[in-house]
Amino acid sequence: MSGQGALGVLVMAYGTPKDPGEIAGYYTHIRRGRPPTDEELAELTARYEAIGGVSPLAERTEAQRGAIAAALEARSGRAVPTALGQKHAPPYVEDGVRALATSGATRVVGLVLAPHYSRASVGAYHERAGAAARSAGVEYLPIDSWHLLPALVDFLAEAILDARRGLPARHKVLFSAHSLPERALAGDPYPEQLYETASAVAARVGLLPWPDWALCWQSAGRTPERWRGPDLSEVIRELGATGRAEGVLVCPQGFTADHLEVLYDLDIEARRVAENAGLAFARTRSVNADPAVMDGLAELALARAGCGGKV
Ligand code: FEC
Repeated sequence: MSGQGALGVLVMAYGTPKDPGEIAGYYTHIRRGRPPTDEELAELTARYEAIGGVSPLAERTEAQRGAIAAALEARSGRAVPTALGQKHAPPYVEDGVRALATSGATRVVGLVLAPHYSRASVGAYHERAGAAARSAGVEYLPIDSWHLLPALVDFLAEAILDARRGLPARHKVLFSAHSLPERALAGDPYPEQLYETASAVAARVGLLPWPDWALCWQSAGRTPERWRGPDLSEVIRELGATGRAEGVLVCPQGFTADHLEVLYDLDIEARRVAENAGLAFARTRSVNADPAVMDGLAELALARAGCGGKV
């Protein structure tokens, strides 16, 4: 152990209802305690039903945590305690911090399984984890972003090369990420980081900006305020209408796992929009527990703790 104190790694993710009976409570948590209307609840429940009743996110997140723990051990030569901390489902971020403190950690690295920083998303995880760490008397070391992690760029480039094989030659790559309200994005690094990842991946694959690829936004909330666009569906419709492409390849670079926003919003909804627009559709595979990306994250966590591979 380094002289700086015992290390723990808090792996954070969005969380999902474990069964349909938990959807109402989960939705209420996302809405900061405001229960959804019956209509909103029915609409969300139908989306979960369309992907098989439950999201695979819980399973994927646990596999990611396990792979990061294994990589931490392989790199440092000893087991490093890890804990899961979720935003909207148990175990919550605060539970994860407490579990690490109880296991003897005095310094906790916070890693969110979303590569791009925005105050409203990744910043909110760190705020909660930091407050829990202060209460537990442990030091908190947040990782803000990892959008240019070499293993991530390699993974996305490979995934694009594989997925485009099934598409007509005249197709466009649409890098998508979760939209946020414009008011949350003033002075926020999120759009720029998304552009940087997409540019790095596109350069690796040999794509040219605009004729070959573009940035899009997905899954915007159904609220009256303005959300960042262009919306993925609009871009797909426009491509179909102008005939500038015969297919689209969606790369959901803002997410790291298979879940509702990928399996429903892209594989069902965006695919339907593309088919109606007369375009072929494909989507790149998700990172999930890819060993190279999980190892890159373990390396980053050790570097954040100043351990350089030694714990
Ligand atoms: O598979 C699953 O069960 C969970 C999938 C899931 C992920 C996810 C990731 C992000 N979200 C982000 C922002 C927002 C904002 C709102 C919002 C609302 C929802 C709702 C569901 C949902 N999100 Fe989510 N998100 C996932 C699921 N999200 C369900 C509620 C119904 C709906 O609008 O579809 C609006 C909140 C509000 O009303 O106040 C904003 C961002 C991410 C990516 C970063 C991360 O993973 O943390 C940003 C996965």
